[in-house]
Amino acid sequence: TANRHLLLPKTCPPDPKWEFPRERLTIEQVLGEGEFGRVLRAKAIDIGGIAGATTVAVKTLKENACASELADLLSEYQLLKEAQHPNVIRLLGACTTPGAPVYLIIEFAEFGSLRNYLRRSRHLESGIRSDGCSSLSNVIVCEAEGTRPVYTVTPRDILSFAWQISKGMAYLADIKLVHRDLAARNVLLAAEKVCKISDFGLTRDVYEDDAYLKRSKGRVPVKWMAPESLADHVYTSKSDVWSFGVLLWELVTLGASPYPGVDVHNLYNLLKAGYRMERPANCSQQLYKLMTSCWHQEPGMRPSFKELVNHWEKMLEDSV
Ligand code: ACK
Repeated sequence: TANRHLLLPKTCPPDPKWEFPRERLTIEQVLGEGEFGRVLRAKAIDIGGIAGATTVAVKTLKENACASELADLLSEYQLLKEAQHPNVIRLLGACTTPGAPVYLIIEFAEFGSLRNYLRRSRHLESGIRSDGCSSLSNVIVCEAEGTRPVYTVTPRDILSFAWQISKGMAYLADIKLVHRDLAARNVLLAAEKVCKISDFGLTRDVYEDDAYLKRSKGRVPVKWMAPESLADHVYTSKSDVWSFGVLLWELVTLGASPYPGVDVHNLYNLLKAGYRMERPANCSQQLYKLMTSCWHQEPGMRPSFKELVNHWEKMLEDSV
């Protein structure tokens, strides 16, 4: 049948610690779709130690997905089991029994992806103000039914997002996980504006010498990739730091697309020649300096996520 690939191979036994009975899950709506994946909103009964119904997100595959996408989803499942940090999306369970699609049940982030949140905030009257305050920052603006709520984004929010993402990434680096696809689209925003690093589909455990040699496959997030990843498929926590620099640029521009007008095929040569994105209009020199330090040609010269956490903490203290 068309979706036979979505079924789990019979050789993969369910993990009793995480297996969740399908009959306690009610799918409510589609939150979003990628090329091969789909994210659903659902209600789960008695999940993660919470009695009664909890709103959750369910990751699954589309009918056109094949074995390698299933492998990515299952690898994400394995990695999420290990990751426990307030700024990393939490796994709540999984449905992997044969004969039906694989579901990963993850915590629901009410504001959706950080990229979309930033872009929605642009349409609000009081966007970023130079004084850092926003009189409307506590006003919730609901768009049409079914869409997500929007708040304004203040300069302090930008610092807080950068700080939270750095903390989550420092944790992942600590447990030797390289994300490989860090971007604003892969960070979710939960209640209280808490950032959650998500989309571990491309993530790999680091083994042996720090670097992971990527198998040749699939679509690559070229504009977020470090030169050494583009040239040699080398991925380390330092290449994640490069991607974080691009994410910072996305934060400051409220979700703009990086390297506007640059053809991805020319990017590597431009970067090698020393070209970097210029300082966005509303970006402080201090922030731009941090951003460009993440884009050091030499991976070893880029800051670590731990160092970045310290920088954000200083800047947050100075901004009160
Ligand atoms: O910005 P969005 O509405 O939020 O569009 C994307 C879409 O699914 C495709 O990824 C949303 N999404 C993904 N994971 C979650 C989650 N855990 N909680 C809430 N929304 C999610 C995301």
